[in-house]
Amino acid sequence: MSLYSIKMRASTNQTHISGAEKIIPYDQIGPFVNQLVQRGMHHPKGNPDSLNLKIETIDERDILYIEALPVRTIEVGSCRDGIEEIRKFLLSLGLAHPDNILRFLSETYAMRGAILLDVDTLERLEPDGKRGVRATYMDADRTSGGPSGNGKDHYAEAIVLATKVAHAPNLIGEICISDDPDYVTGYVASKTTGYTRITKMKELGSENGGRIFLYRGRREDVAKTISFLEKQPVIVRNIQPLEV
Ligand code: PML
Ligand code: MG
Ligand code: MG
Ligand code: MG
Repeated sequence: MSLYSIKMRASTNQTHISGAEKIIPYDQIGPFVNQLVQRGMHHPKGNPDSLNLKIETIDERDILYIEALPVRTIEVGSCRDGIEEIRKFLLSLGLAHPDNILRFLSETYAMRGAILLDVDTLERLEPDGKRGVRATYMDADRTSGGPSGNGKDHYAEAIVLATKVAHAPNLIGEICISDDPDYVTGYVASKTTGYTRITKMKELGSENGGRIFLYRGRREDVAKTISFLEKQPVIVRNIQPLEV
């Protein structure tokens, strides 16, 4: 059987404003196209002047089904404390000099994709440093519970992405700060630590967000990692609902 990947990307003056994607059956293309277009046309960063939609079939046999990472939330009072939590996460991964890695955060702000950082050599490994690498072809399994909100649900989308990234070959962790000015919760994630939400990573109103994927491995294997992130279709099961 075939499923369909739908992707929406909205921009103004060729600057990315928002994007979203789904993997769905044929008979749901209409409603989801509608939902993604609505979403792309109304965004806190402003209305876009261009919107792209891409619809492609995916062979169901190619899909990898993965259990969602376990989730916890750390409440912090300030972004300073938020950044301190990222430091602790990096230390827990065995990275003895977290500041060497945190320094790269500001380089992600203008990028649409993530930095792929070799944690041992501190080299950036993206083939296109302006774009970065992007995790794509992924969605939540809509039959196993979890969040199913219609509009933009930062958590629901991020847990899908983070679960996929955590399972990519040679990635030992991820750091994410939202680039949405009205969203200050970010996360750190890895297969070993799960998905840890941190409630304040930046000041409200700031668009300074981005992602760093932490790579540890041989240079010859970078292409495998990027190919998994950018091509392997993944559906994430049993996403934990957020406690309220
Ligand atoms: C984004 O804006 O794309 C990143 C969202 C991070 C979500 C963190 C969370 O609430 O769990
Ligand atoms: Mg996003
Ligand atoms: Mg960005
Ligand atoms: Mg965003």
